[in-house]
Amino acid sequence: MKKPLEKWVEQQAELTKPDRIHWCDGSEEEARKIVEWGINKEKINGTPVFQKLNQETYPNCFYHRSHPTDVARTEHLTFVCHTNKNAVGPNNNWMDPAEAKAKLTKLSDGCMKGKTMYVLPYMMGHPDSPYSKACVQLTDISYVAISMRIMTRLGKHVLEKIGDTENFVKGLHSVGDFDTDKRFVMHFPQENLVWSIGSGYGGNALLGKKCVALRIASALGQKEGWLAEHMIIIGIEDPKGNITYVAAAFPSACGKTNLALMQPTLPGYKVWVLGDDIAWLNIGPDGRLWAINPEMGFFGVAPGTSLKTNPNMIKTLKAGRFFPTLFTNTALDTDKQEPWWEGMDGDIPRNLLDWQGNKWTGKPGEKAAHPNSRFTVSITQSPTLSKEFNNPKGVPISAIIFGGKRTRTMPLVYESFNWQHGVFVGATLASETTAAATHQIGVLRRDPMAMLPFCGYNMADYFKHWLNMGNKMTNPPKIFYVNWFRTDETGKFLWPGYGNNIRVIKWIIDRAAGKEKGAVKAPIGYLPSENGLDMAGLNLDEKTRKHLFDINPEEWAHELDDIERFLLKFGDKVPQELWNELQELEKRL
Ligand code: OXD
Ligand code: MN
Repeated sequence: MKKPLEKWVEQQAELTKPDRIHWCDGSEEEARKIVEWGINKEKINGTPVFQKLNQETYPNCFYHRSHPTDVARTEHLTFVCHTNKNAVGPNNNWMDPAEAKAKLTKLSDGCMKGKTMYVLPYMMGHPDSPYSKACVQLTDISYVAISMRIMTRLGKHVLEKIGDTENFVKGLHSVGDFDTDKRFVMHFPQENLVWSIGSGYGGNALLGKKCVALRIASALGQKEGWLAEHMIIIGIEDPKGNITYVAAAFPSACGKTNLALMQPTLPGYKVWVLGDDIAWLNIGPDGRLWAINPEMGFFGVAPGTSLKTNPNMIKTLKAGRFFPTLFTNTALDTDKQEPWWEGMDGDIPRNLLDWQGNKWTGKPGEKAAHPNSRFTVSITQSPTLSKEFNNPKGVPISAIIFGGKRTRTMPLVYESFNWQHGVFVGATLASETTAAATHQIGVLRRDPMAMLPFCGYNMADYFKHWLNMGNKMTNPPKIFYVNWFRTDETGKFLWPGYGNNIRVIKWIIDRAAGKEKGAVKAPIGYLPSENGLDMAGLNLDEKTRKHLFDINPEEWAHELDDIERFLLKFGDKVPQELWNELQELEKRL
């Protein structure tokens, strides 16, 4: 008798018709072979899937250029397919599952002809964790197979775990012919299935990440009583050696990865990384919230990463211990055979190919690296990896932080009054948009809990689920808001950011530990008091320090209107608690 997994793979192969099927064992030897195939056999748009980088300066590093139309998540082509449209909500594109499958079946018929089907068994989370999930992805490109090896716990041990059960999340992926008209990322939460065609881009194609660990997992979390969140997880060690664990949500490309790998400027403080993108949060037996990072790697935005902004990431990228590290759609220094991007340390190389492989002429306004060019690297290479990273229980979370890119209105930091108010703060999170998804840049977009593109069910139900989680915890984390991006009248950032963000984090962990001093009650929440936040040595003038915490009535009136308009989009499903919070906030202001 065939096992359910074998049967499923066979059925998908009958549809997609690959020339051969390769079951990945996850070994390094195998990864080296697959990279070789990517160098010598597979091509995208005429370019080999992988090119070897300078193995002395970038050990075990390889370069990948995507199809030029395939550089970011395509939210307009991403669907949640459920028999009940209302369960999916206005935050998702909806399609009836039968219709979606008919469409995808047609597109997938023979889509792997002439290619290899890679079978990727992987775990999201530590195999021994009660919170982890076994998954299998099928794909037809070496880039995705190799990226999944970096980003997840991939290997044949997962096959043993699945055994003859049907207890695994399924993912069928093909790059098809990269035709944007035939590109879809479809989720079927009722059968734990993701089906993606036409794109090789991380968020569309590395199905363990956004598709499984957020969209499918959030729906599972609603059913099973936990949360799948777009959050980093860090441990902050104080000068006495105490470590406080914090989870923080920011919309895409707002500096999450920089914060996760922060090198703090305050003496005696250390920041340990557990995750830079996704957290699964479960209520532990002690009534606290416990976090695991289901992933194993970083898929980070390259431009802007430098020794100044993120020295630990530069070290991570060059460590060379795990095979391999990938650079996608950066520019290429052809003299040194090294990746290059805007914001990198040092001079602009003399001979540079841009991300599309054309000779870089340095025309003003044109970027050599794609703004959403990425690195894919194992978290195990990080010099600041937390010793708790592989703890199957995860870590207990003392504070949740929400933040966005707001050039006005929002103060540097504030603390919510309680869980319900904190859920309101998260639910009304907004950010000025960036390049991680294909939409207009620089527009204010409400992005509740930074989950708008990733919540696999109706966001109004998701708000309710957050409120319910609070009721179930005897010792919930405190909820905070931060904004590193406020600017002055000339557009200059008021706050130095990066390693100095530890000053804000210190205030947060002190407050989470119950420190009363250093805060004042304001209409929007608790703000740092006059000397509550350590700004010693920053040389910020009085005006700047005031502006950082200014609550401008006009800007807030506008904010409240915008929040109301946004919540109304979710109709009568919005929990009354959130309307109450809005009303209370209006009164206080
Ligand atoms: C990501 C994203 O790639 O949020 O992490 O887009
Ligand atoms: Mn993300």
